[in-house]
Amino acid sequence: MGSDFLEYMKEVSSDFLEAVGKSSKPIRIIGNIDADGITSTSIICKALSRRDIRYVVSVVKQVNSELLDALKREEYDVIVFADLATAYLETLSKEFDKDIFVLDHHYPEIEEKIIGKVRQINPHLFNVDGTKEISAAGISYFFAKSIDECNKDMAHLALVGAIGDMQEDCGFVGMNQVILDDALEGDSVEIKDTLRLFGVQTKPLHKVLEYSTNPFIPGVTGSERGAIKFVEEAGIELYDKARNVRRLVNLSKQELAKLVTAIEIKKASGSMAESTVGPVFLLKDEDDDSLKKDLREFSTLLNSCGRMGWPSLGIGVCMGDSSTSDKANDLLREYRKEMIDALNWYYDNKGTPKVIEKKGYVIILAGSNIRDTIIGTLASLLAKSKVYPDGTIIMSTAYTLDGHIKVSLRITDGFSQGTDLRIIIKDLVDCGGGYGGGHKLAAGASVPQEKEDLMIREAISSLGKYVGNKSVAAE
Ligand SMILES: [Mn+2]
Repeated sequence: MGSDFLEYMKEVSSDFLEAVGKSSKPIRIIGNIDADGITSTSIICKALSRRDIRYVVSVVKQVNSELLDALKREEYDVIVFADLATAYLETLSKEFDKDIFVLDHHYPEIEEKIIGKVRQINPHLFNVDGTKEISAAGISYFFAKSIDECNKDMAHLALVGAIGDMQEDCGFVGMNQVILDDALEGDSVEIKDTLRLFGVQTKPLHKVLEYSTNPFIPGVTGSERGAIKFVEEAGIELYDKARNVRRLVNLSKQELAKLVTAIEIKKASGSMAESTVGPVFLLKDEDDDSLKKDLREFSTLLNSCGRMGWPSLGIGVCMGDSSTSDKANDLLREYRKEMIDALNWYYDNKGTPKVIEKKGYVIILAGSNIRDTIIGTLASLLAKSKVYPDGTIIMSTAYTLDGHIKVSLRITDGFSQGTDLRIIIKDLVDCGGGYGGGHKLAAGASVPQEKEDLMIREAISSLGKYVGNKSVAAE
């Protein structure tokens, strides 16, 4: 599976080591700010450290002309991009006289693997699906493993990255499954079947429910009192005999079943997400109360580091720097609070002009009410929840500090086959200016704020047309 890709990876990694050998300067690494980008970057950094190769890292929200100008002025001979830059391959090959390695799984615009001094390391070129079967962290993992087999001990980080990009759906497929097998073989990860809620390992029972954004449980998420009431009404004791607050891991099988039923009832009443019960991936060496214990929580921890403006902290967490964990935990708490605030803002504004709901699509205009780095996550959560029918496109927008509007497009499950949200992004950018791109099922753009009215009109027309064509095709 993906054996051509792995074969190519070996070639590229030896090209990389050759380029490194020729340069007397540190290696320049540029990574994306989300969990997949942070794990990719960390894997590459650690692989280089292990060979005593020096490096300089930046983690960024996106590649743009300012970043490219800055990189051009730098002295470094070798640049590695992780989880971004696919859309800039031509610019990089034309304007840079450096050895550049682009490890990315965004859909390639150029079929070539080598463009001048630029190497494109992208699974799509080998018929490996970069939306479901491998993320940038997985690519970085196999790249690191080609450099040295000892890097196999970072398989769990590659899984954390894949989870961050929503490539885990009650298990892994394709090359991600190969990575999971590596992790199981290395005895670093174990799998348990249990409730797939945030904080299962670490938090008091009612806190797990209070902090649950996926699923979002109305009246429970974001409300401590609501969560306590929910637990009590489900007939489950909140405290043990010694008056300690109980955790999910302390529940008996029967109690767990009661809780699942209570949540399933909520699910029937409207707002519920993916499977409540399923596999949870746990790091064997982490303590039960560690936020790195559960790979899905680990991924959220990294996301919160990036989205709250502290990506380097996330790299510290991945590389096992224990001094970073307290601060990272604080950030996670803030992040979850903002996420809940964002969901509450959405529910409060549903049915107003700020949430435009049409047949087949929804447009959320959050303005300055939701942070631009969080708006995409909100769209993802809504796409995974049952708020809207299958196949509904969710477009969410929020202002950035630099005068743009961050646009995120997602689609709920179901008719996602054959969907390509980048078509809509292209319409928006063509009309409003700015830039955009992404994956078929998760795309985004950045449009100037003064073009907001124009963009909304274009969005309504483009989405309307797209949804119309799809339903015709489906008949
Ligand atoms: Mn990614």
